[in-house]
Amino acid sequence: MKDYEIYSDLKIPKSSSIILRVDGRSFHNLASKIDLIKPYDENFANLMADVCEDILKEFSPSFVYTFSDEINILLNEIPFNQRLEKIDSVVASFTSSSFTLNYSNYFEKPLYKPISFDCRVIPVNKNEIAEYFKWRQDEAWRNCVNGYGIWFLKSKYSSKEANDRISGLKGKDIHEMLFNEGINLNDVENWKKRGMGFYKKQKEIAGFNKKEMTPNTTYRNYIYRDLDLPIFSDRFFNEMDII
Ligand SMILES: Nc1nc2c(ncn2[C@@H]2O[C@H](COP(=O)(O)OP(=O)(O)O)[C@@H](O)[C@H]2O)c(=O)[nH]1
Ligand SMILES: [Mg+2]
Repeated sequence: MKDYEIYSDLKIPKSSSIILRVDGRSFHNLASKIDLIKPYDENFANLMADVCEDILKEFSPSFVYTFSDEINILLNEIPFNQRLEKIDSVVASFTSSSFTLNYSNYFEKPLYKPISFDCRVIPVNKNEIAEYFKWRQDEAWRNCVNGYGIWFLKSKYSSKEANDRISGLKGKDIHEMLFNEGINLNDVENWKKRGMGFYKKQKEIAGFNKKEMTPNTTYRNYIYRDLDLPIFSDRFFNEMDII
């Protein structure tokens, strides 16, 4: 019967880095069932940030990036002997468990049913990493513009009319419509426009060497939660020593 496990040998090529993208399944329904605030629910964002930190501690990726219900995980080394089924299933289930464990720190309403995330593997060359994350960041920005746009239109019109109106508008038009109504998207917090990043940084610890009676400095890694990301570029990834 072992022969029937035809996918278990499916392996990711060793040469590449990989990005894992996990995405909440039917989180549109979850959002309405647990009354998430529109367009951005800070409790939900903080919960997703805690999940990202759990992922960072468990799998030691060099970078984790999230917005909305998706999380992107950059691994420069491929875990689980490169086995695709293993990586997809373990990372998706770990994410779901972390979300469920951390959930009650932010919400009183119990989860109405088990939640889940899917996971996909994207092999990338080193020189494509910044481009990938910029692509996701552009999506975060589109999501922000549309989110504020539909939230504003629904405050004035029926749901159907709001949806009809927004589908005829380009990003630039939504920006302008909001601006004319006193909502300047440029003033919105950076994490809503550009997402949140998680990576390790080094902290300087001032100490004292008792034997030699001299001051000494040691360094400790800590997880940095970056809520003020720049627009992604090769420079960001090089300077942060991520790639
Ligand atoms: N109200 C609210 N909903 C959110 C928030 N973040 C994510 N969502 C919901 O999560 C969905 C994520 O999009 P997508 O993955 O395409 O939809 P899914 O297939 O239903 O998971 C969005 O459409 C929103 O409905 C938030 O901060 N507030
Ligand atoms: Mg989703």
